[in-house]
Amino acid sequence: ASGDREVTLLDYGAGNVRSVRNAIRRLGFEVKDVQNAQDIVNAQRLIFPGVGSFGHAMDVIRERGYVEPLREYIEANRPFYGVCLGLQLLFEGSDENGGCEGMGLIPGCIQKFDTAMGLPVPQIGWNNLDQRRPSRLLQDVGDRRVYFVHSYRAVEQPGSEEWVLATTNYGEDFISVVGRGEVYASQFHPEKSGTTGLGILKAFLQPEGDVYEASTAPMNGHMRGLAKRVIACLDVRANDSGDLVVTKGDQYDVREKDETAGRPVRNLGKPVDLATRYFQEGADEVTFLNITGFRDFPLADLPMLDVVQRTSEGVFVPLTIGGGIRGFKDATGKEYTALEVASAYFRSGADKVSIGSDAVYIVEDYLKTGIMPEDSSIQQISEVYGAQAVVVSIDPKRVYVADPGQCPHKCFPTALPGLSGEQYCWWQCTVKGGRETRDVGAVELAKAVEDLGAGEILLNCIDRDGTGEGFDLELVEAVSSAVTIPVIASSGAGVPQHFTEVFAKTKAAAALAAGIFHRKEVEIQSVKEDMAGSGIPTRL
Ligand code: 1PR
Repeated sequence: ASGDREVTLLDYGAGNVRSVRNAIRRLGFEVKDVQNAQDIVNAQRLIFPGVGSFGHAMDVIRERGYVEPLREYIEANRPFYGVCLGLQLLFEGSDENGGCEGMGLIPGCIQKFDTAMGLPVPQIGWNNLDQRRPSRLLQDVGDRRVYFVHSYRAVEQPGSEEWVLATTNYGEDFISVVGRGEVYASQFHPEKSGTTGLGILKAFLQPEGDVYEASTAPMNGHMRGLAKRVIACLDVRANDSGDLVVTKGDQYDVREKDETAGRPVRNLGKPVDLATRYFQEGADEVTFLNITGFRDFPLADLPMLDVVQRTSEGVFVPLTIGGGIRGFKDATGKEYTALEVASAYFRSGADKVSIGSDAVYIVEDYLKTGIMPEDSSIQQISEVYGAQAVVVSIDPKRVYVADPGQCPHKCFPTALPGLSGEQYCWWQCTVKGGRETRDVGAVELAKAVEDLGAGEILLNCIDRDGTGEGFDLELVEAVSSAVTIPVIASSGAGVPQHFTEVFAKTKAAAALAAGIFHRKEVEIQSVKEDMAGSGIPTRL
């Protein structure tokens, strides 16, 4: 009967659960959405992917009358899997949103990670599970890492031990998996944890089945803890005949050098195919940048939404989409908020959106007036989807300074002096894909967007882009030590050692490359092996 393959999904519309749907389908099951409380009562197995903030989630499930049926379902020990916030809601309450009550099934209260520990918050990335007791769910996981993204966490306390299946260390031990009988929940996202995550979901959905292919993934060995991430980036735009292609520039110039051929847009492949290849080759995340998004209206850009949708069907690691995330007025004069634009991408399967030009305009205004904006694109999206869903992408250029006393921007000493022997520099932000410089420094921008609610910085560097000379370590160190949110180093990777170097010498949490992967000059696996061989925690 088809009912045997049915999974009931509690999606209350607060964020991206498309990846959970895709993962369930990939495992050969069908999704049935909860429309009313009776659907919870009737479920054979229920998955609850909590998204958004604790308070909002509790309000919605309370208004819809789901709290009691859920509590009864769980207390009757029927098959349940809560993801992320879906774990947190089982506890007594949370400090998030000024304090709110949870379902009260597990003793303890959810609190924010302490930034005083010096680790980036949110925790974003791949970390280990320290299993407290054997369980069917985690039987095949061992040392393999899974993907977390969260600012709040539960810690063990008297009474929680009967629930705790695994903890994870991020400056301290927090509860990463709970389980009792047929009821499970995990702080990490199995649907974003590659084949290891699919294996965990399969163990839940099909208790009698064979272990998933995860069993062939290598173990991570002795280097435990949050891994430094390796990200593959695909710059996407329409070529001259209007097809979306992956392109790649040198210092942001994406056209072929040959004048006689009319300098066509470089074509390095098809977006969905390439993204899928990078997932299979072990990329920890995949990023798409719609590099002409700043001038087109993204909601009219259906091919891009379609690319995201098709990619998310086969790529089970986090997916970021950037380009054109801002408020728009279309040809008919109808206005769209940045939140509406971002929501279209989240609904299509993006896990994060990345804001470029608009962040520069927002911060320029903020620094000039000293007045904190109230409804900027960063704030709108962060409030609804959470800080972890908002990346700010910076496209800076290095500016040399002879006398820092004469420069209105914060200057940094440099070991790479300028052409006239200048010993100082700052990094100037640009907009519109590097076409226009603005009067804001990259370090100031990063700090300001952190205040506004961005959860991560994607730090490009126009001087290094496509050069293969390595990351601008001075830039990466200046920005990553100025903020507490994670920083992704980007631009200039030429060999695996460049990744190892940026992790050894700066506080970067992740490093991204494009050209070397597209041209198959370097394999993701070689990058990971070099990092691991140098003692950097790596997801192999
Ligand atoms: O301004 O919000 O519409 O966002 C536009 C986005 O598109 C920004 O994130 C901006 O970085 C990006 N973008 C715009 N123009 C270009 C271009 O190349 N002409 N690409 C561009 C950015 C930089 C990286 C690249 C790394 C690594 N490309 O994405 O992948 O530099 O490259 P490498 O490993 O080959 O050195 P908005």
